[in-house]
Amino acid sequence: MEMMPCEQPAVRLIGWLSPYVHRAEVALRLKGVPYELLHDDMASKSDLLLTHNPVHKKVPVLLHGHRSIPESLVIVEYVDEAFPAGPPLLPSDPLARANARFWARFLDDKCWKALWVALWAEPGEARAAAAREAKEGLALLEAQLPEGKRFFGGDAIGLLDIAASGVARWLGVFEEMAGVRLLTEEEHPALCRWAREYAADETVRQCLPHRDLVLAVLTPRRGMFVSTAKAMAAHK
Ligand SMILES: N[C@@H](CCC(=O)N[C@@H](CS)C(=O)NCC(=O)O)C(=O)O
Repeated sequence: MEMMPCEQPAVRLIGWLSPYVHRAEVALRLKGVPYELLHDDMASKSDLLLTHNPVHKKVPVLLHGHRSIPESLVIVEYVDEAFPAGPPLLPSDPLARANARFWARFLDDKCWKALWVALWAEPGEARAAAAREAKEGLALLEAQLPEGKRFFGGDAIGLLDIAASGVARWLGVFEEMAGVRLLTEEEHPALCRWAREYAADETVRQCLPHRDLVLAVLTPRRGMFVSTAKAMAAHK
């Protein structure tokens, strides 16, 4: 009997030009998983997005055959486990895994919130306090870079590098748009070096949007950033 080749379920990613979508894309590329990017226009969310992420209605969403997986960090871990053939994205040591997860969550739950208010709030005490908190957060992140290593995960890109990719590309664009400096060579030399290393990586470059493109796409959204920062500062 003739052997039929095993059919692999299709891998598709609903996304657009977003740091969260980049996380999912880079995880797939590092694992060597071919995928199709389905662009979703955030102005009018597609039925596909609303069906597969009814809770948050946000990109990215990974479609793996009939399964759908929302949330960028959840996707990164899913990709790591579902495609074990590629290089591991999480360390094998339980404590190192726990640390990578802790700092990845710190970035989203704490550091980016402070960065956002520091970037977009009206000048004043709330913005100054957020800038101090954001800089402290970046310093804490910098302290996680292992001595003599290129990446948070050692010599290969791992979960925390992927989680921090927004710092490597999008933060500089936001800073330029807002006219605010938060990540500086003087205060965060190792993190700046890491950002350059990350952006220069061969696999990352295949899916990291050019800063000019990010700037062009995000500039018209400035007003929305200002209003979300206002709401965040008010709920602090
Ligand atoms: N926690 C989510 C955040 C995703 C997210 O904020 N996605 C944005 C794109 S940058 C989005 O879809 N925004 C649409 C909206 O907020 O309605 C993740 O990590 O995936």
